[in-house]
Formats: sequence, structure tokens, C-alpha cells
Amino acid sequence: MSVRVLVTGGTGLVGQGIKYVIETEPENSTFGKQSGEEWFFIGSKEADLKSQEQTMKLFEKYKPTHVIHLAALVGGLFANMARKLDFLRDNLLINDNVLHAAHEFKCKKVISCLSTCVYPDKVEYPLDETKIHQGLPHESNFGYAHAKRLVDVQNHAYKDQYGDNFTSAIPTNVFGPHDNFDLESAHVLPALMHRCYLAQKNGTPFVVWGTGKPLRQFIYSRDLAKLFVWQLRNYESVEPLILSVGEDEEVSIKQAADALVSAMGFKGDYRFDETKADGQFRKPASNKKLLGLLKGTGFQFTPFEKALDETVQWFRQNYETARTGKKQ
Ligand code: NAP
Ligand code: GFB
Repeated sequence: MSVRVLVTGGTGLVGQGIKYVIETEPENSTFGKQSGEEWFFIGSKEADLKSQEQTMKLFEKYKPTHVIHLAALVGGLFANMARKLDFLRDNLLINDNVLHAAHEFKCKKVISCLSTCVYPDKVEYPLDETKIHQGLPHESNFGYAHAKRLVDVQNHAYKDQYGDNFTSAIPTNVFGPHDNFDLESAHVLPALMHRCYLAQKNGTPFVVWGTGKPLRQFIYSRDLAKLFVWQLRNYESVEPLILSVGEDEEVSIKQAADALVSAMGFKGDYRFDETKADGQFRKPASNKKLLGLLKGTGFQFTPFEKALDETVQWFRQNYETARTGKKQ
């Protein structure tokens, strides 16, 4: 029985991480492509998933048996603060179209992507899979957060009414090659990497936004990719699964910026612009459920510094073609 995996959002940070893993891990290994599998990595140029018609045409073309649904309007804190309606509406449209098409085409399994920022801002820590709906998300990204939370509701409704095998993953903050490095819309690590690169090139100060005090957990895109491949093959519950490094890996924005300065070998002036927002103070996610399920797979997280080094190297080598926003 052939397996045809459609990866929506396949041209982005996480999608390209999955493509890298599928293409580099040994065939038929735990995280590698299995014989008989075909993988399709789709971007918005092939189909605008906000359109139901284009979504149905995409599914008609590929007839996927499985879907890893990553496509979304995605951005860091500042993009979310500026465009709450867009982040709500675009993602509602994309998610409803993809899940509807997956149902119509009788896909055997769909994993959709939430994010640890969907969690309530005021809830007992650590965040685990049972707490998503226990309060309002942080004000800074309520549009995106509600659209993403609804995917969990949609999954339960498809399961309840039709028995569809739809589930979701909840990654923490992701970074890696093929990220969005645009200075205004990107997440913190790619934005700082780009800003530090320009400071080094132009001999100007490297400015980090906010106080540097908020805390985050960062997962390397290529590690997250392996977890998606594993979840597609081994996880059969409708309940979301947190895909994150451990709570003990939580670092402050300042610690992350310090690690970046060292990875970039930046020797110039480095300071904080406290007039810029800090956003949510912390969102500590527990990966206990995941680690319990991964026993025996041999999965290891890449050490943060190593992952940062690999990403810096990729960024320097691909600066001309990377998504840096400079062409706009
Ligand atoms: P990304 O690099 O911005 O990639 C987004 C992907 O979605 C791209 O392939 C993009 O296609 C596609 N896309 C966007 N709008 C589309 C549309 N209207 N129709 C079809 N495709 C569309 O984002 P990412 O960081 O890989 O995020 C992937 C998933 O992970 C998202 O669901 C996001 O919510 C989730 N996530 C990300 C993070 C993070 O820190 N990055 C953390 C937690 C969860 P184009 O290449 O054509 O633009
Ligand atoms: O990755 P980020 O933008 O998003 O991180 P969140 C924001 C934190 O990094 C804030 C600090 O504390 C910022 O003050 N920061 C410092 C910067 N310099 C910069 C910079 O140049 N750019 C950015 N972006 N931040 C997002 C959600 O929250 O998490 C999204 O808004 C998404 O919806 C993402 O889910 C995973 O971690 O705060």
C-alpha cells in the first residue's frame, strides 16, 4: 500500500527541516524515508490554501494518504502584535480548507501544527497537553493563538463525527536553516542573527529588542523534523503532543543573544532597546509525554550551541537567497 505524504508549508523553516531529514537519514531508518513512501513539499506558489478551490485541486493532484499540515501565516511577536486579524483569519481559512480536504479525500492521518504560544498566559506551569484551553492566550498574539487552538477543536469534531485520524503537534520556538530572517516579521533568533550579521558587516551596534528578561525554549528545526516523522508513523491519539526541548533548556532572551554573539564571533557594541515589547514572559512546556513515547528510538536533541552554529553557517552561506526581507 503506497504512502503519499503531503507536507503543506513544505517550503518553510519546519517543512524544509523535514525535507532535509527525509533526504539525509538512511532509507528505512527510524527517521528516514520508508520504501514505498512518496513525499510532496508544497508552498503557496502551488496553491493558496486560503482558497478552498485551490486546496481541493491540490489534494486532487497529489491524492495524499497522509498530511503534515504546517502551512500558516507565521511571524514573531512584533508581526503578531501588528496583524492580529490577519493571523486569525488567514490561519482559520487555511486550517479549515486543509482539514476539510483531508476528510473529503479520506486521508489516513493528518498532523497539524499548533504552538506553545497558544497556551493560556495565566496557567499553572509547566504547560502540558491538557492545559491549552484553560484560559486566554497572551494578548500579543491572541489572533494566531485562537486560530491554532481551534485546530484541536476541529480535530476532536472530525474524530467524533467521522472517526477521522486527525491530530496535532505543539512545537516550542523553532529555529534553523530556511527560516524567515526578515528584521521586522521574524522570530527572535533569526531576526537577531540577521541584525547581528548587519552590525558586523557595517560596524554598527547590535541592538536586541526588549529587556532580554523573557524566557523561551528553542528547538532546532532538524530535530523537530525528526519528531514530526516519528509522530506521523507512531502516534495515534487525537490529543496534541508537545514537541519541545525540556523545561531545563529554558533560556532568557539575553542568554540566547549572548549565545548568538558568540556563534557569530561578534566583537562590537551590543545593547538592549527597552522601548520595544517583551511579549509573553515565559511559556515553559513539559516534554515529559514525548520523552516517554520516544524511549528506544535513539532520538537525541542537538545541543543548542551546535544547532546555532549550523544555522549561522547556513545563513552566511545563503544570505543572498534567504528570506531576509531585503528585496522588499
Ligand atoms: P514559515 O517558515 O513561515 O513557512 C510557512 C509555510 O507556510 C511556507 O511554506 C509558506 O509558503 C506556507 N504558507 C503560508 N501561507 C500559505 C498559504 N496561504 N497557502 C499555502 N501555503 C502557505 O513557517 P514555519 O516556522 O516553518 O512554521 C511552520 C508551522 O510551524 C506553522 O504552522 C507554525 O505555526 C508552526 N510553528 C512555528 C514556530 C516557529 O518558531 N517558527 C513555532 C511553533 C509552531 P511560502 O514558502 O510559499 O510562503
Ligand atoms: O520569537 P519571538 O518574536 O516570539 O520572541 P514569541 C519575542 C521575544 O524576543 C520578546 C525578544 O521578548 C522580544 O522582546 N526580541 C529581542 C525579539 N529582539 C527581537 C527581535 O529582533 N525580533 C523579535 N521577534 N523578538 C511567538 C508568537 O511569541 O512565538 C508567535 O508571537 C509564534 O505566534 C512564536 O507562536 C513561536 O516567542 O514571543
